[in-house]
Parts: sequence; structure tokens; C-alpha cells
Amino acid sequence: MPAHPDSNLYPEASGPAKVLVNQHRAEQPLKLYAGWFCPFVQRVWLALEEKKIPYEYIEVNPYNKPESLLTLNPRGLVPTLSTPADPHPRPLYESTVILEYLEEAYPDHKPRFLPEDAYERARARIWIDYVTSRIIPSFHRFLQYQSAGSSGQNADAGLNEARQEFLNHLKAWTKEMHTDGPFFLGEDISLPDLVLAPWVVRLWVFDEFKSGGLGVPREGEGGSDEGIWSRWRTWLAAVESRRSIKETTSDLPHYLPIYKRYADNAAQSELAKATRAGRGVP
Ligand SMILES: N[C@@H](CCC(=O)N[C@@H](CS)C(=O)NCC(=O)O)C(=O)O
Repeated sequence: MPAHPDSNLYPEASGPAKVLVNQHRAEQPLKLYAGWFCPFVQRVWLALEEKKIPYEYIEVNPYNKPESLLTLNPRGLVPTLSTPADPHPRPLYESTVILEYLEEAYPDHKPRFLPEDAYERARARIWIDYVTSRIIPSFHRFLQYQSAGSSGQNADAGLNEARQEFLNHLKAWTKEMHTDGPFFLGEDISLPDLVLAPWVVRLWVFDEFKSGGLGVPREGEGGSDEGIWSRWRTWLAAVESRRSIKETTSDLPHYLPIYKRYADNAAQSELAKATRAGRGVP
């Protein structure tokens, strides 16, 4: 079979993430099948790190799916978790499902990521879902957008529309944040933060690859939305400075060729194909 066109990526974590991977190579009952570059993986990796749950990190290339991954997850996507059970370990996949599992299966590991109150917990889930069902698909529509070939203003109209749609989703999400924060639900990091964080530390892709860049207004330039963008900046600073975020991030140059393929709309991942077909996250 010809190699998957996206399979030629840097083979392992680098920079700070490599240090962390080296600390988690030893055999553990809980195993994370991961791709160093994958934002869905980073969601789960962040949770394991924040909660200090012991785990073994196993690097796999999901575009060159090894049998070890496919037997656990027939979809062949990362993250996939192998969880301890008698007599045999049991697999789990889907990043948001894994996050909820970790919260329930390791109740003694703090911080807790969902509120105690049933209503507040349900409300948090609305905004967790909003990230996966709205923000990430529009991130990808914007990133994969290609101008139709005409020049001048018309060429940019579609791109501007995609950018505006993405920014509107960020604003809608930000409006729901706790007033002071700095995190979504208040002082402590929680699931809404963890599900979006991996994409916000990749927002540089728009400045790197898309004409006009990301488009979030600079401080003091947000006009009638200045209050929303100011809250966004507070949240972003809290996320970007979080130890777990820094330690699960690899060196920038290794992300560049992967995201260039998305920006050129050449990527053939399930996510890239779903975006082209007008579908959501696979
Ligand atoms: N809905 C899945 C999405 C996971 C996903 O798309 N992972 C990508 C890597 S970032 C993957 O494994 N892609 C393999 C492929 O497209 O064949 C989740 O939340 O875990």
C-alpha cells in the first residue's frame, strides 16, 4: 500500500515534550497511545499531567497505523488509551470521553475538572461541546480555506468570512467565561480550558499561513468588543503560561510542515477530509 501522504512527519516529540515523554517511557498499567503533534492527544496528556496520574506514553503514527493501535481502536485515531482491567486491559478512545473517564476513574487525583453542582456541570458540558462542534471545525475551515483564484478584494472575501466565523465562535465562548477567571470556570483550570487549550497554542498558524493573520484585535483596538477580547487575553495568558501546556509542546519547526499541509488544503487526515466535506470533527 502506498504511504499515507501525511505519514511523513517528525517521528517523535521534541523540546520540552521530549523531556516529558522520557519521564513516561516506563511500563505502566495505563497507556496513552499518542502522536506528539496531535491537539486531541494534548487534551488527554494535559489531564494526565494536571492530575498526576501515572501513565506510559507510547508514540504511534496514526497515518501509518500500527497493528497495536488498530487492535485497540478500529478507527485508528489517537489518542487511544489502554486502561487497566482484569483479566485484560480495556481500550478507550475519543478525547472528550477519555477526559470524563479520567475524572471518574481517578477521583482522588486533584484537581477535579468538573463542578460539583449538577447544573454547573451540565453547563460546563455545553461549552466543552461547543469547542468540538463549533470552534474546531471553524478553525479548520479558516485554516484550509483556499481563495478561488480571483485577485483583489473578492479573493479575500471568503477568507475574511472564514476568519470572522472563527472569531465569532471564540467570542461566543469567551462571553460564557467566569467574569474574573482567569480560567473558564474561575480560579482553577477545568475541562472547558483543557479541550480548547491545544488549539489556542496553535493559533500562530493563521499568522504564519493565512493572509491577514488571525485577526484578534490588539489590546485597546477591540472597539465595542474590547471587554470580550480583554477577557480572552486574560484566559489566553493563563493557558499559555501553564506548566502542563509548555511541557506537552514540541519545538515549533516540527509542527510547521504538518500545518502547512492543512493551510494548503493538501492534508489527507480524517479531520482535513471531514472539513472539506463540510462535516465536523471525526
Ligand atoms: N474525535 C477524535 C479525533 C482524534 C483525531 O482526529 N486524531 C488524529 C490526529 S490529531 C488522528 O489520529 N488522525 C489519523 C487519521 O486521520 O487517519 C478525538 O477527539 O479523539
